[in-house]
Parts: sequence; C-alpha cells; structure tokens
Amino acid sequence: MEIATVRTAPIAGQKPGTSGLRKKTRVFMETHFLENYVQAIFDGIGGVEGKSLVIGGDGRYFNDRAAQVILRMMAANGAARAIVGQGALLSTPAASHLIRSRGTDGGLILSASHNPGGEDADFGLKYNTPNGGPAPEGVTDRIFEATKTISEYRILVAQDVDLSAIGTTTLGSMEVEIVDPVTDYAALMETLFDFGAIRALFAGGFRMRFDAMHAVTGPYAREILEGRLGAAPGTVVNAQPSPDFGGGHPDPNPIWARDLVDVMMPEGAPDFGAASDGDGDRNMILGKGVYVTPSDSLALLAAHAHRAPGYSGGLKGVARSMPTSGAVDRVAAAMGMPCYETPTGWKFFGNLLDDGKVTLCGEESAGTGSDHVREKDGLWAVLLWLNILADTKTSVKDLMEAHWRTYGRNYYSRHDYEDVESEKANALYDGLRAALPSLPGRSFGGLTVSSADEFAYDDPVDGSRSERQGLRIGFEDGGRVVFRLSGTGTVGATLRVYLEALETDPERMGRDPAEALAAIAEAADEMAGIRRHTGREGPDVIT
Ligand code: VG1
Ligand code: CO
Repeated sequence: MEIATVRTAPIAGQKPGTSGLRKKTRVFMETHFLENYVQAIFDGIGGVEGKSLVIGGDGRYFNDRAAQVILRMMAANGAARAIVGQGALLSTPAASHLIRSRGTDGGLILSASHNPGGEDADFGLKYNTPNGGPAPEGVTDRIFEATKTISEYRILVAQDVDLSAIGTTTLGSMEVEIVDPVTDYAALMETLFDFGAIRALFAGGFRMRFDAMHAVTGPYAREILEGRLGAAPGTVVNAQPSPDFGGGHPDPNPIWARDLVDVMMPEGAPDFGAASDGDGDRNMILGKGVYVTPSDSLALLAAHAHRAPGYSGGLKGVARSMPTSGAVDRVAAAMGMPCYETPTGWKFFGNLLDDGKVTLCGEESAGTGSDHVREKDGLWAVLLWLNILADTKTSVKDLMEAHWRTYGRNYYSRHDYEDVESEKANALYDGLRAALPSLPGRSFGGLTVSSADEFAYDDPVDGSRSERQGLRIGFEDGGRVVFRLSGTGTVGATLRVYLEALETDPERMGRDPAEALAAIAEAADEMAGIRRHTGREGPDVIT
C-alpha cells in the first residue's frame, strides 16, 4: 500500500488544555487540522515505529472518521499494532485499563468529554502515556512544540478498516485488533467490588436509576448493572450512545442532568441515582431526596472504601485537586493517611498513583477514581457507592448526614461564567492576581481575608513545578474562594469561582448550601469585581 507524505504547515492554536486538545468539531474537520495534530503527537513522543496504541472514543460526531485517519497515520508511521474498541468506542477509563493491561505504548482517546457533541459542537483528542494516564505537561509541551514546526505528515492511502467486527485484521503492515469495549473493563470491576453483595441488594428490591446521557457509558452500565448485578431492566436510561448526545450536554451535574434530579427528589424516588459524562470518566451521585456534591462523595468514599474487597487493606493516601473542597482532608487527617493537593486535571494524579503514594483521587468536577486505572472513572465510583450501600444497609441520605456529624460539613458550590470575552476575563483575573499580596487583613462582605496566593504545584515524585494553577483566598472563619479560568472550553473564556464554607456545628449542617455560601459569594464578587468586569448579573451554571 502506498504511503503519502503530505506537505503541511503549522496551524496555530494546537495547544493541549486541561485534558487534551478541544476545538469546535468543524475546526477539527478543517484540512490538515487533525492530521497535523496526530503527527505532532507521534513526533512529540519520539515516533510510533514498532509501537502499539489503544484507540477509541466517546462516539461523538466525527469519532468514526477521526479514528480511521489515526489508524492510517499510525500505519504510515510504522506502528506495529492498534487495539481499537469496536465501532471506535471506548470509555476513557476502559481505554486507560486497556493501555495498562495490554502494556501498550499509550493510546489516543477521541473525546471532548462533557462538552456537547455534533458538527456544530465540540471535538477533542488526547494522548495517554503507557501508564494509562493523560500525558503530563512535559509531554504535552513537546507535542505543542511539534505542532509549531510541522512541515509534513504521513498517511496510508487505503480504504477504511471495518471496525464493526471483533477480531484482528491488518492495515498495510500494521495489525488492527478490534475488541469489545466492555468485556475487559467489566472483568476489572468484578475484581474490585463484591458483586454478590450488590446483587443481593438489588434482589432485595433496591431501586436505582442510571442516566448514561446518550453517551459512551450506556453499554458499560447496561452490561454491569442490569446484566451482571441484576438491577431491574430499564435501570439504565439514555443508554444508546449518540453522536450529539441526544442534543444535550453530557455533563453529569444538577443543571444538565436535571431529568435525573427530578426523578430522585420526590417521595417514592429510587434509592440511588447516578449519571456519567460523554466519555464515562465523571459521575454524579444522588440518593432518595438528596444530591451528593462530588467533593462530599470523594470524602465519603475515602471513609468507607475499605468495605469493598479491592480496598479492604485500607488506602495508602488520597489526593484532590486544589479547588476541590477540604472534606476529604478531614477524613485523611482522622484516619491518619496522607492527603495531597494537586492542580486541576487528572494528569497531576498520575505520578502519585504510580509511586504508590495514594489510592483514591478526586476532583470537584465530578471526577473520582483510584489506582485501578490512571483516569477518573464514573462507573467505578457508582459501583463503590453501591458496594458501600450494600455493606452498610444505610440510605445515601443517612450515610451523608452521619459523615457530616463525624467530620464536619464543607458547604461547597462552583459558579461558572461561560463564554466571557477573553479580554474581560483576563482583566478580572490579572487584576485579582496583582491584588493578592494586599488582600490579607482586608474585609469583603463582612469576611476577613486570612490568606491569598496563586497556587503552584511541586510534584513530589518527579520534582516538576506547575505554576499559575488558580488564585485561592482563605477567610478567617475557615471559608475559601478559588478563581480559575477553564482549560477545556472552545469559545471565549469560562471563569470558575469555587466557594467553600466549613461548618462544624451539628445544629447548622442542614442548611441550604446557597444560603450557607451567600456571604462568601458576595465577598468573591466584591474582591474580584465579577459583575463589573463581565457585565453579568450572576453565573451561567451553578453546581
Ligand atoms: C474541567 C474540570 C477539571 C477536569 C477537566 C477534564 O477542566 O474543571 O476538574 O479535570 O474538566 O474533565 P477546566 O479546565 O475546564 O476547569 V473531562 O471529564 O472534561 O475530561
Ligand atoms: Co470526561
């Protein structure tokens, strides 16, 4: 078969963000855009000659076309083997597991995660390293450098590979192995959790609703929850992955998974509710009449993980991203285990997990995971919750309330201002950064600032330093506000404002979070001039 060497020129803006490169789908579909980036990945990791890679994505629009281009480019660049999910589908955690279990040289994941999909929506591509995790900054920096000097890419002139049938075929001299996306992942879950106990829970009449949000987790949840654990047929809804996720945002939070929240709040609701995102690495947890914030979920899982067979020996330590609430820190302190604070993005957990420093990690954005893979894992979190519910025979609400009584409650909320003009967002952010040294001692909305800094992270394993990872302001009463600009958006800037207030008085643990955080929200606006800079009266999304 003929290898074409195509002349090209650098395309501006191919800088990977928090989690890979994300752009409008139409941008990814422009001439050479995808090809340039794929060649830059290959060049940035020292070529793919003789290497094997896992390929799969979340099924969004252009997933199938992009997978074929990547396969042809792998073959033309001398790769030995591609392991591809059937139909080019793989959830992000399943891809991470395949990379690890098959010992490949990494993988390419086609996803823009929770961003909407479709020809007029978003697309993304991410390289994961041989440990199964998102490429760390050193690697993404080399990839970005390669995008700036690229002059040609190599691609095989060939027909599409039939990815619909499981089995092994060839493309040029490269082997292409097409695997069932679910099988290996489901087997891994069986090693971690007490499937017998969870089966008994469902057999006893326990009711659940899992909203796959028309995204990739549908087939995984169907097989595991309904197939292997005996949950009632119909437990998993919106289970068929669709290229535009049914027209919605596959983002599991109370805004975009409103339908699920509406089912879970009234009398007679199921016992347990959950949802996951486009690529299956996020989770949302609900009980009858209660929504569990991701930060609280991480803390509760840390406190109870030993109930699941995979974690019965206890946890080595835990880690959370900086904007995530300190709820898990309180569990770690009580249990006498280390707790690490990292920048936003799963790539920063990789070294801690590889080095055996932590077992559990989480982010406020609905990501939780453990050392079983090197990505966050939505269905894994749901199964750990189920294992805990089966073992404690307690409701989600009672478990959460008991948790707060033991450890205190970290009221928490994130306010997002989306699609703000970049200049305005930068003016706000840079203005606040410059003011940081002057903030301690000053009062805003009746709250006195006790600390203010820009977060920088020194990786304890490889010594690398990541600067400019968010502005954090602490108040004398233990509250905190964090400001960050998103690194996953595709238009304008998204300002994220993370609010947190610690409550240790049991009498005051049943408050409405919005009310408990009102003073901090006011202080945040006063110190950063959010309304003044953005012209917005309030956030677009509150989670
Ligand atoms: C967001 C979240 C972050 C998460 C990232 C990728 O990033 O805040 O916690 O790791 O998305 O998640 P940002 O830069 O927009 O705040 V996913 O499920 O979109 O891969
Ligand atoms: Co995701």
